[in-house]
Amino acid sequence: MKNIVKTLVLALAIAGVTASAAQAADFKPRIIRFGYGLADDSNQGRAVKFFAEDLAKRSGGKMKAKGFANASLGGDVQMQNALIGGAQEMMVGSTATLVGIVKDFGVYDLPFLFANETEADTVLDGPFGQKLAARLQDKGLVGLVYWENGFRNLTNTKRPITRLEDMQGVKLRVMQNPVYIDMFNSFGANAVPLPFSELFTALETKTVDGQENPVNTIQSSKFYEVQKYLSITKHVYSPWIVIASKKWWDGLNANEKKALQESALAARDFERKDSRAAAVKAVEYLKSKGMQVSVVSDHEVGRMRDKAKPAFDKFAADGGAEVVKDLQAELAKLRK
Ligand code: TK8
Repeated sequence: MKNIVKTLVLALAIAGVTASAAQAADFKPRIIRFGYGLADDSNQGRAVKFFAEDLAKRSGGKMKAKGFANASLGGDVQMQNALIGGAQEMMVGSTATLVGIVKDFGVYDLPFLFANETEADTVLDGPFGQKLAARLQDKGLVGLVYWENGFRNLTNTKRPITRLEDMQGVKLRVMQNPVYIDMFNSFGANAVPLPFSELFTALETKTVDGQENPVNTIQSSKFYEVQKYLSITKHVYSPWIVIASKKWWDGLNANEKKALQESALAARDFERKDSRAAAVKAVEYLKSKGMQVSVVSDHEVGRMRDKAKPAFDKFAADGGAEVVKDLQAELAKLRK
């Protein structure tokens, strides 16, 4: 008798699975709060808009992503926590601010690591980038895809920075990430970690003299209004990552997950193209707004690279040795 009950239960369970698989073809009405730090007319905002439109198409209008620009749902770290707790569904932000959750994400911030966008794309989209993103799962986050923030450059109000020595004593806002703090302190600057959402005001009130971000962000966040000098240093290639709340994600059916993944990928391709096209025009725009632009010579970049070596080594010594080794092996393969 007991066995019959067991068989029955099993049969019912199988029937249940089949039924839910059939239902999976449907999309449920979903509102997705998608937060980000930059303005809605930034490259980040344009990509979130693309994502929302693409997802609506794929889900017959059922999945509605609503973008929240300007850190209106909170800065990167605050949003990460909201995602973990299930209070927010999605966000895009710098990988750099994930180091409080998975320390190895600091590997992307090591100075002068990627030589160009192709290297970055290949590593991020390949097994290395996927493996690192997958490590967010245990922490309550689903890393969907990498978008481009871009190569970072320096701005400040004190003086044109063309040599390492020019950074001496410059109070510089950096992201909340020890690699940046160590890097800029080793350059002789005075690194001040602050959330991006507080940056404009910090520059305006001269709490800090400068900051570092890709030219697209310097444009879309109107830093040219409060910064005089731009130095093209390209010291770090900075990725963005699109993440979802695991709590929320686990409640989606297979079709919904698939649509989200596909839209995130389509938006990635759109975003990289769009960001790269915008970056080409941004420097001229910033000049037209009165910024004085210096291109830092290869020789000086070489000196910065040497100077930053201790920051690089410290990251490895503080538990990052393996992830550094893996990433360098990937790069070596690409450069062969
Ligand atoms: C936007 C940030 C920004 C980053 C920074 O949320 O904080 O400087 O470059 O793009 O992620």
